[in-house]
Amino acid sequence: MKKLFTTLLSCLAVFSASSQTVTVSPLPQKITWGEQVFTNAQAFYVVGADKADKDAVELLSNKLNIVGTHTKVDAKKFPNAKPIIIGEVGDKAVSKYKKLVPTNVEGYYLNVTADQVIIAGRDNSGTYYGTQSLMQIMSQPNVMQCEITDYPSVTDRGVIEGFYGNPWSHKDRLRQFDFYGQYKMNTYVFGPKDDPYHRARWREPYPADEAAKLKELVDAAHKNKVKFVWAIHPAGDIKWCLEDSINVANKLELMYDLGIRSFAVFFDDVWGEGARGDKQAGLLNYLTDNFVRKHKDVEPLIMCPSQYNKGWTSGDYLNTLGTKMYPEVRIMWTGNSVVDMIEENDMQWINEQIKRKGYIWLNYPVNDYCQSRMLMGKTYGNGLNINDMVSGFCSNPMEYAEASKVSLYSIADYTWNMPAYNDVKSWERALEALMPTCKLAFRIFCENNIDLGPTGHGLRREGESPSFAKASESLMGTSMYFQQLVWAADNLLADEVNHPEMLGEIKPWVESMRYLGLRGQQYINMIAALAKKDTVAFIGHYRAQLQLEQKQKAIISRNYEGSIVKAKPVVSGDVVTPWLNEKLAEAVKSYKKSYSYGTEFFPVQAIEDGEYFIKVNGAYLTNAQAGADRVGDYPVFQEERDVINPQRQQWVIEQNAKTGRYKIYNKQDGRYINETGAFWFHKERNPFDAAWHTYLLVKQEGKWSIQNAGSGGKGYWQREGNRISSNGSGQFIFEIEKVK
Ligand code: LOG
Repeated sequence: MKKLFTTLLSCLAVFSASSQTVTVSPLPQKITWGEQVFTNAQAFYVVGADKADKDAVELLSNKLNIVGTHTKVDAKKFPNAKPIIIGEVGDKAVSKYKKLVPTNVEGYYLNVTADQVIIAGRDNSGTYYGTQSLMQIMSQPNVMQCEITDYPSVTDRGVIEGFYGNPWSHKDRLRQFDFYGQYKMNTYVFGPKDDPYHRARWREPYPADEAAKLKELVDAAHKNKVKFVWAIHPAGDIKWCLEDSINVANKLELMYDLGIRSFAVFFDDVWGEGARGDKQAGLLNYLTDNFVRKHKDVEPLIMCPSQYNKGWTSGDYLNTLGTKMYPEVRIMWTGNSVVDMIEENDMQWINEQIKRKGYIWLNYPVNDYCQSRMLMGKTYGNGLNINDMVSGFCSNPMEYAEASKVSLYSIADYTWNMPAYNDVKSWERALEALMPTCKLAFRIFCENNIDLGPTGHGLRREGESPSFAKASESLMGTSMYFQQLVWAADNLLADEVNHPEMLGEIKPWVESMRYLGLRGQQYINMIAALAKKDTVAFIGHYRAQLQLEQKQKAIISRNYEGSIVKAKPVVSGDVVTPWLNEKLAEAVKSYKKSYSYGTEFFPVQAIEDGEYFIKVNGAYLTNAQAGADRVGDYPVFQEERDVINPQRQQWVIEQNAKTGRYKIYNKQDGRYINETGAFWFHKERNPFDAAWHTYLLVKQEGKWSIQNAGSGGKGYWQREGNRISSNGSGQFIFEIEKVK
C-alpha cells in the first residue's frame, strides 16, 4: 500500500512543463499574449535609463542580461541585443507611447515584442510595476509576446503590522518589502503592539541603534515603492493637554528625520479618557496643523479609532470624528466586528458615519487571538466591488511573516484587481510562488491548517482538511490520509535548505502534523489488533501512540530568547485532531469492556462514566420540570429524594472524548446543563456543543468542584438560591454520589 501511495503522489507532483505563458500576479487589468519572441537569455540595452525610475532600472540590471545603454552598446559584440525602452509619461524615451499609458496613479503600459520591450509608467511606481511584470514574464525559458495595460483597483494596498505578540524581525521586514514590491503592494503600516516605542513608551525616542535599523527599513521599503507608515499608539496614558500633543508631534518629527513621510495615530483597545472622540479629533487636527502641514512632503494622517468596528460603536463617537476631524485624515475600520470580512453594505454604513471613505484594517490572517493555529487557507469573503469605497486596504497578518505570505499574496491580488479576484486560483498561485520545490507537501500542510476554531471573535474558515471526511469512511482511506500527513511533513522538513525562512516559522506545526500522522497510524494498528483480539499488540500500539502524543504536546511555537508568545501548535484542530482523539478514546473504551490486560496504561479518569446524584449540603440537584424540548428552565435543589421519578435526580456523567472534560446530562429527559446553569437542550436552537457544555471535575477531601471550561468560560458552579450559577470561585461544595 505504501508503494502505491508514493507512486500516486509522484504522479500528482508532475505538472505540465510545456506552457510558457505565466500568470502575471497580481492579475493585470488587461493582458494579451502572442507567439514566442525570444528566450530568457536574451541580451538587452536600455533606452531612457537616465530619466526612468532608478529602482526599475536597477531591477532590470540585476535580473536581466543587460549589455549596455542606448548610447553605449557595443553593436559588434552584441549584434542581437534588443532595446528596452523605459520611462515615465513626460520622459522623452517613451513619448511615442504616452497615449497607451492608463491615467490611473501607478498605472503602466508594457509591451514585449520580437523587436523591443516598452515599459511606460504613469509615474515612478508605474514604471517599477511594469518592470516587475516583465520580470515575471521573463521567468520562463521561452518568452512570449505580451501586451499589458495595468493599474491598481485600490490606491493604498498592503500590510499593517498591528498584532500583539512577537513583532517581526528586521530580516522578516526586509523580506516583506521585497515581496510587496514584487506583488505591487504599496503600503506597510508599522504598528506592532509590543514594540515599546510605538505604544507603551511612545513619548521616548528609539535608542540610536534601533533608529538606525528603522532608517534601513524605511530605505528598503521606498526602494520597493512601499510607503512606510509609522504609527504611534499614545492612547493608553495620553493626557489631553498641550504638553502631550507636543510630545506626539515631537516623536513624529524624530521619525520624520529617519526618512518616514507617512504617519498614523492609533487609539484601538483603550477605554476611558483615551477613547474620547472629541479629544482624539483635536489631537489629529493639531498634528495636521503643526506637523503635517509644516512639511511639504508628509501625507495626510491615518488614525485608528477606539470604536473601530460596528459591534463596538456607541454614543456619538463616530459622528464626532466625522464632523470634527479634518476631512483629509483617514479613519481605519475593521468591519462589523473586530475580525470580519468587508462587504459593500458595511462600507456604505461606515462611510456615512465618518463622512469619508474608511481605511480597512483587515484582521486576517492575524492569529494573535488564536495562537495555536496557523491560518494558511484561502483569503475569501471580502466584497469584489468595494474598491471605490475604501481609502486604503491593509491586512493585519500573523507574527509569522513568511507564512503570512500565503494570504498576503492574495491580498495583493485582491487589492490590485478586485473585480477579477478569485480566492481559489489566487491561493493556488501563492503556493506555487512561495514553495515551488515542494508544492504538494506545502499544499497538504496548508490544507490542514485553515480554521481557527471557536474564538470570541467568531470568524471561522471553511474547508479544513477537505478530503478527510471522504478518506475516513474506510480504514484504508484513513490510513492513507495519515500516511500522507507524515509524507508531507517529511518532505517539508527535508526541503528546509530551500526555504529556511518558511520552515523556521512553520516547523513546529509541520512536526506536529507529523506526529498527528504517526498517531493516526497507531490508531489504525490498534483497531487491527482489537479485531484480532490481540491484547498485547493493542496495548503496544496504544503505548506507542501515547509516546507520540507526549512528544507532540511538548512542541512549542517559538523558542528564542525574548519570545513573548510561545503557543502550542494545533494542526487540523477542527477536523483530524478531534476525530483522532475521539476515536482513540472509543477504542480504549471498547477494549476496556472486554479486556483487563494493560489497562493501567490508560489515563485515570477523575470520575468513571456513570450515573450520579449531585448534591450540595445534602440537597439533590433535580430536574423539576422535565421535558426534552424545554429550554431555559433551571434544575433546582430539593431536600428530599424523589421517589416517584428518581431519574430526575440522576445525572449521567461521561468523559467527552473530544475535550477530555465531562458532559453532564439528566437521566430523565437527556437535557444537559449549559454554561449558565440552565437546561439548554433543543435540537435546533442549541445542539450540544462539547466546546461549551463540558466541565472540569476536581475532587478534594471528598467534595467536588465543577468548573465551566472551553468556550463557556472558567466560572465554577455554585449554589445560588435554589439553583446553580457559574459565578463561583472554585469551592469544593458538591457531593457526587454514584447511583446504586
Ligand atoms: C487589535 C489588533 C489585534 C486584533 C486581533 C485592531 C484595530 N486592534 O481586538 O492589534 O491584532 O484585534 O486580535 C485588536 O484590530 N483588538
